[in-house]
Amino acid sequence: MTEDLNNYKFSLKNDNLLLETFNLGIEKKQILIITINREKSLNAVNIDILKSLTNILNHVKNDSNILSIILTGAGNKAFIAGADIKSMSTYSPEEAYNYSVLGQDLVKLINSFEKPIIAAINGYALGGGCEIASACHLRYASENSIFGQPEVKLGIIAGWGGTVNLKKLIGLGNATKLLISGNTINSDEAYRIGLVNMVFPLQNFLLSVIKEVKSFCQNSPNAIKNTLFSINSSDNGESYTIESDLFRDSFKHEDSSAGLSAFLKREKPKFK
Ligand code: DAK
Repeated sequence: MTEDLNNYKFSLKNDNLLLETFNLGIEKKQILIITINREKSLNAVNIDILKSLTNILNHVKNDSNILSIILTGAGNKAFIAGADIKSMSTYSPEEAYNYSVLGQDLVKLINSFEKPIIAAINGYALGGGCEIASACHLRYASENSIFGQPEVKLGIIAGWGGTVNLKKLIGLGNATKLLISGNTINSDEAYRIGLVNMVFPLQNFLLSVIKEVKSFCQNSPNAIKNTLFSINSSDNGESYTIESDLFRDSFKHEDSSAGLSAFLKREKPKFK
């Protein structure tokens, strides 16, 4: 079935994303598969990826042949290991704020997208990676996946809707625990608390996800669109603003440079 994947023609400025389609066999209808392609950095998300993802989603928004989108990571170790700590460690508070807004615009675009976006989580989904997955409409995980919001260990706070979306998915208590402990959980626990919808073996993982997505692509695209709109109709704009203000504030505090640079030096951070 994966041999049915075809390249999707869309001009990207770099090869940070791989774009493929799976033909559904209904006229020209397809599923678009977007792969974040930074395997050596465990698919950590830099500014180019944020921009490319936003561009491609805006491009396919009105493409009636694309019925659904699967977002996954290259390799079999990580979906997205978070925001790119190497880039982030150089940010001023204002740059951190702008990066936050760019990421938040992306998660809001995913959240409000009129076609189902499915996170195919194939390994680490940490920090910004867990937040991007949480913004998707559904989450399918491979059994080796690891989830967490380790930002507090870096002296920063979640910046892409973690404090907004997680509590809707897994409830206030579970969300608070993940966000303030910085601890990770495995796929079984993620399934138990409702963070993921299904767990599949790593072998043929993408194939299993495609099979699932294919099944609901048989339903009315218009009814799905209206269902997603109705689900997402509550306004969370204010919460996002508070989150980016506080994210900027964390870059004014010395703990953020202590935490970010300690990660890069592979040392334990010393927080004030
Ligand atoms: N950023 C950059 N590089 C990363 C990375 C990351 N998040 N995670 C891993 N890498 C890189 C490593 O530096 C290493 O690169 P080299 O040293 O080989 O050049 C390579 O990927 C392989 O990683 P490891 O050697 O560490 O592999 P291990 O198997 O030993 O460990 C790990 C895997 C996932 C447990 C470990 O890499 C790890 O702890 N990674 C960091 C995970 C993390 O803390 N993620 C959260 C990042 S903070 C914001 C929006 C959102 C956020 C913040 C702001 N705004 C919009 C402003 C969110 C923040 C985050 O996501």
